[in-house]
Amino acid sequence: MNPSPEKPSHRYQVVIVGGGPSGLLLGSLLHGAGIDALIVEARSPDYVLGRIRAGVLEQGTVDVLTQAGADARLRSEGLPHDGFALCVDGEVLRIDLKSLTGGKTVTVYGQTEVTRDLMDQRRRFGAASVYEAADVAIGDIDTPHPFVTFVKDGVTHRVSCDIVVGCDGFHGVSRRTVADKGLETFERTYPFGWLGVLADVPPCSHELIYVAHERGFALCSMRSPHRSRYYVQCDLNDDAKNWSDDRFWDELRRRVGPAVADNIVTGPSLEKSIAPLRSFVAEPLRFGRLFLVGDAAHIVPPTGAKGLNLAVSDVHYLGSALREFFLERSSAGIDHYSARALNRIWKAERFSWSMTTLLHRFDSYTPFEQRMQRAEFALLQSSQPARAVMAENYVGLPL
Ligand code: RFL
Ligand code: PHB
Repeated sequence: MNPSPEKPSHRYQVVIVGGGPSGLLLGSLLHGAGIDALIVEARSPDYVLGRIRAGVLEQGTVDVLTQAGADARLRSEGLPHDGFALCVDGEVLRIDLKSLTGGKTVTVYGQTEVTRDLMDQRRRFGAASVYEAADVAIGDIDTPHPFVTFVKDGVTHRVSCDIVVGCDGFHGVSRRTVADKGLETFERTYPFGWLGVLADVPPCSHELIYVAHERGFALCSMRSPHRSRYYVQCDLNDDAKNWSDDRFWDELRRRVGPAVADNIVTGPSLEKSIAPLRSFVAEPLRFGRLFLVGDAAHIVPPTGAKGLNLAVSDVHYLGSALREFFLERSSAGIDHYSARALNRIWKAERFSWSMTTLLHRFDSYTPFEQRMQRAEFALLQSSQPARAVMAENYVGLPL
């Protein structure tokens, strides 16, 4: 359903900018609470579904998707994982998530599938979404009646509302809108990227394997018993076009060592791309009537599998705050959203940074820093409490 071109001034309680997983999930929770929200997305649905990203869902993320009623396929097709392996210079250490956390696990289910489930649900609800919206802009956020403008099929629309939520990712317009309004940013970029390959071949192991090797990091992951997702650390300025499938499989096999390499089934890549690694946080997350959520507000390097999960916890906090605002006429929740979300965000930033630092090859590292990396792994090998801290963070800190 699109806002009618004849009624460009249509009004909603909430306008959500961005129809990725954050925007769609928030839209679903608001719909469930009877709050009228429009999603304005710059791209087409196929483009949004074509981005291959996250694969690991925390239990808390599954719970929020359940609350949204978008968990049916996730329950039948998601793969519960009780642990994962760390393989450092050929030595393997299993992190037994379940026993180290008193029974908590994660679920392997692709972000693409989460997004598809939420899109299908939104369509069934008949809730309003505008795809391929150009020139999206946000105004009057310091008043009780902000607005969002965009161009759709050559027609300019102006939608007024009570609340605007920026779910438009790292490169979106929302954070830019408040760049000169006291927004503070904290950033670390890493001098390498991840080259990812998706292939319809069975995974080499029933659990994820995170590999630290002198040639660089590698990750063996999956989407299903028939679809694998692999990554190798690569040069930041490299181009996926430089990597034939054969070159990728050869490099992966060298890094994972002979035992795992023997189990790698190769096949043509369905997707191959390079992602940069970055840690980034913007503060605060509220500017008048505009709220920042998910990748619009923060980025983590993918090593800890936290990005999507963090976006979902933001949505959970903001969803309940907006229910209080609209249904109970209380501003307490929206007043606390920024501090509440940032408290969890910084802990996930710390974990993602520490996993990245532990497992990657840093060309600039001095011999002292290399010894620190080794000592960190040795501590994990010898100390159950150290493994418990890693497991507690990996399964997700409480919402
Ligand atoms: P998204 O997914 O970037 O969606 C933002 C949406 O906003 C749209 N948009 C606009 N719309 C309107 N107007 C504008 N001006 C707009 N500008 C942009 C975009 O088209 C898009 O549809 O952000 P969102 O919803 O906050 O979701 C965040 C997650 O996508 C992200 O954190 C995760 O993918 C990160 N991530 C992982 N997270 C995990 O929790 N577990 C993982 O295992 C995991 N693995 C990964 C990852 C990210 C990766 N890459 C490629 C960065 C693995 C990789 C390789
Ligand atoms: C993935 O399957 O895409 C994936 C899994 C774990 C990570 C990052 C990415 O830490």
